[in-house]
Amino acid sequence: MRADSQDPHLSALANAVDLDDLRRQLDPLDFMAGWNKQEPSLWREPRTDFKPVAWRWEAAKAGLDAAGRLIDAEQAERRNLFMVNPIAGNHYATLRTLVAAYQMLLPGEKARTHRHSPNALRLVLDVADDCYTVVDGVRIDMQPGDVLLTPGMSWHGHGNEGSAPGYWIDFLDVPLVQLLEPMFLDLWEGLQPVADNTRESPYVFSMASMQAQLAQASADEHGRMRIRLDAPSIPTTALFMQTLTGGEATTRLRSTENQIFAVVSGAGDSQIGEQSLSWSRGDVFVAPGWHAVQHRPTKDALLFCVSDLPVHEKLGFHRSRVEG
Ligand code: GTQ
Ligand code: FE2
Repeated sequence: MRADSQDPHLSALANAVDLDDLRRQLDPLDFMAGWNKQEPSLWREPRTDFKPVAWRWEAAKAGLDAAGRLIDAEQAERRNLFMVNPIAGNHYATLRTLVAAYQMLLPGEKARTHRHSPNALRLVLDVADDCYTVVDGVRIDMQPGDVLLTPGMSWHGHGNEGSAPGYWIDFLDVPLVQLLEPMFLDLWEGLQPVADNTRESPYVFSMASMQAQLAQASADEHGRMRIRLDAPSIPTTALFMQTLTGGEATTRLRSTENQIFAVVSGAGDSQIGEQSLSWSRGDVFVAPGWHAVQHRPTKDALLFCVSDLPVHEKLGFHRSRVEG
């Protein structure tokens, strides 16, 4: 066997006459010299292309109602409107790790059961009776204000046997799973049979139970009246419910986490980095990592927050600071 040094290609490489020659020879070998790098790979502080933006529930509802006339749930698989952050090259994600969507199910419709490795959860907006989700064979009837979990790889489908359309907001860590690539999906034929029907579940957080917990809560280190939902079944995602008092601005806080806010009730505006966003019930707005966040409610409000904080914490990347 010939020694490597006798390979003419290697010999030419080792004897490159100048940096241009070296670069030309490294290129087909899929090597890039660090000194030729066009863009930095490190920077002093977090920076992101993702923008602080808001999506209006009024517009989403109008769009879903139109979709309700134009496509049935079976054809659509899920009748949902993803909230796509308007940055170049992005066609899906709401923030780097998370996606949110408004979803609607008409009376008599079923959204067939499936399961996937991404974790999902829903915040229920408007439902009448008999609109439900089925998680691992357990039927959970939806009520306005509910937070309902469907942990990764749990079977889930939705049904509406009531008299009015059901509307809710989905949150998923799909963009994180796409980034790390452990994506799995299984489809069920139709809706999984219901073995049990109960709201007594670690996957159900009712408005009443969250209100009760908030009533007992004291302000955190930053003066926030905020509870964290106990949701160990979705390890990538932290869920918070926060009460805001009309006229009282919150402390401006910066954190590496990516945060999606959904307005359960009330109205106001928020300063996210340089951007001012106004909001009212049902609206969704986002704070990409390291943007200073300050809420300025114009009336008493309830704000739901979905954050990738646990990912940052587990990996040792989390940092936060108060902005003056
Ligand atoms: O309801 O299972 O908005 O899998 C996006 C993906 C909803 C769901 C979405 C999903 C679902
Ligand atoms: Fe799903």
